[in-house]
Amino acid sequence: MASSPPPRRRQADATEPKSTKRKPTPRDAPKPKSKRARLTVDAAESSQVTCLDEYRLPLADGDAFYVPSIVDEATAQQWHDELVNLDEWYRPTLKVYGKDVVQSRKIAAFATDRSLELKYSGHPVKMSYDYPPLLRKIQDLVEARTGCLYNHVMANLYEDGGVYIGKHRDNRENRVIASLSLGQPRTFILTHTHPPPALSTSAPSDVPPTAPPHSTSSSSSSSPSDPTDPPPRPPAPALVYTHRSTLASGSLLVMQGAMQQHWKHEVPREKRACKGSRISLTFRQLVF
Ligand SMILES: O=C(O)CCC(=O)C(=O)O
Repeated sequence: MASSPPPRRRQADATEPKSTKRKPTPRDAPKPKSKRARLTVDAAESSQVTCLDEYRLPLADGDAFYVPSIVDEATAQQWHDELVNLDEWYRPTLKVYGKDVVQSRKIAAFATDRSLELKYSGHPVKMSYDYPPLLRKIQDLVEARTGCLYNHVMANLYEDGGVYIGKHRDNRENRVIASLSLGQPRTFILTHTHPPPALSTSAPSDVPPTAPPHSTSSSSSSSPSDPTDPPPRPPAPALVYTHRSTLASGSLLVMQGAMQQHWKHEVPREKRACKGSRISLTFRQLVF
């Protein structure tokens, strides 16, 4: 494989975990050399989700899917209630305008590869390399459902509607992010970073997207349909530049391709409407 240029440095973002290479110290036990994330990869090195086309969101320049339920609500709640007791949860410290600030949202990070290390807003992420059995079982399910393997999972704990994640994008080294929601449903907003000024439009996912005026179908109003005709194809949905939806408990949201390049995402604060606790498990195929 051809050697790749180092990744371009980008401005730190408090909500954006950064891959990093830790300097070895003489006292470190022998450990595989840590690897650093990079943007240039062979196509064969990363796979993409190809089996969820019926769940595709109608986003301009974006490859994202929303599966309303990969596990029933009772099981999703049971998984939430078990995972909320993990020892690995902690509140990371963020650098905000040069000051250390403790984040309200707890996180827990796991990796399948001991050489994978990350930085989160300038601080090393406390990475665990031993998966709790339930998390491994859930990852197996997500891998089977999406046809992709993941080497990292970042879990987020939103203890109530006051806990949120601001508008951000993740590193592009995250080739696929498959996010399983457990517990309290929460609003999720996707925003294109460069919408065309005149064309910006949005479609809530709860409402079927409107068909473009030129959409075709095999039947037309002027000719009666022939019973031997194939059934009309559903019209192609209009592409949108913002998208607001509710992530249900047990649902899976997948982002891949150019999503982190052209779109930002957020789970806004909903103090009044959301009293319950939610966990998101963001399974990541991180190229490094
Ligand atoms: O909790 C979620 O659904 C979103 C999490 C997120 O945006 C992230 O981990 O980057």
